[in-house]
Amino acid sequence: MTSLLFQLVSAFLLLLAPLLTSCQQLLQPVDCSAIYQQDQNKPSGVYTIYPAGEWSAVKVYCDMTSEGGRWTVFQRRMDGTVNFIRGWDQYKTGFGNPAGEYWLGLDNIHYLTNNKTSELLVDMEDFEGNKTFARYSSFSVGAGDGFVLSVSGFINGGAGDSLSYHNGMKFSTFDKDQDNSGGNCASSHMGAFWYNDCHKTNPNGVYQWGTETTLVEVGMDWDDWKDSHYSLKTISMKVRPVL
Ligand SMILES: [Ca+2]
Repeated sequence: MTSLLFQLVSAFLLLLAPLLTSCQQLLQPVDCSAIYQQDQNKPSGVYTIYPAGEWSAVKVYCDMTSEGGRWTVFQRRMDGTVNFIRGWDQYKTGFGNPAGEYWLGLDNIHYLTNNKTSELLVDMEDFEGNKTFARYSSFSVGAGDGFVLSVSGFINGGAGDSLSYHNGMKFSTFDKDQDNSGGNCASSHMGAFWYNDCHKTNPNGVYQWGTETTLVEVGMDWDDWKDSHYSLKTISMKVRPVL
């Protein structure tokens, strides 16, 4: 009798499992794409996502409009209010304010792009009111201490391709040099990025107001649009799974 009851309960739980999984997606969305799919009228804004299961809650900005929406923003600069000159631990775990400037953290960017195909959108704006973007049809960040960048499939939105140069690089901060330079790119360019030898874009560089005059090549540049001496007004990097 006990055995029969046990079998009945087991069968019931098995039937329930897919339902529980979809409930979990509803209550604990893994990214902004999952939030969008629940309700396509949700506006852009700050939401809580769970990139690595139920204990991984983190607040992010969701872009629900650009290029079809569903984007989880993992990097955003807009006004220079947050200090981005930080060391490895901070870039690993994340910092800043999801309603404003922030970096989501390498661990979370890895979780968001692990075991699925994701695409990348990089939006940017200059101080003259011009806006442009670059898209990449494949984007992921590896695990471990390297957090190797894999990016390919460039789609030009007008900005040109300043990111492919960084493909295959490990992430570097001033206190963890993993770049291809004999020097320390993060120190000399006052940022943190997948530096090669050293960069064609420096989105985590110093917030400046347009053309760099005194300190050069330390600003938030995207060389193929402006040049390496122009620090952008805004830049943001966002990811979504390919459906
Ligand atoms: Ca080096």
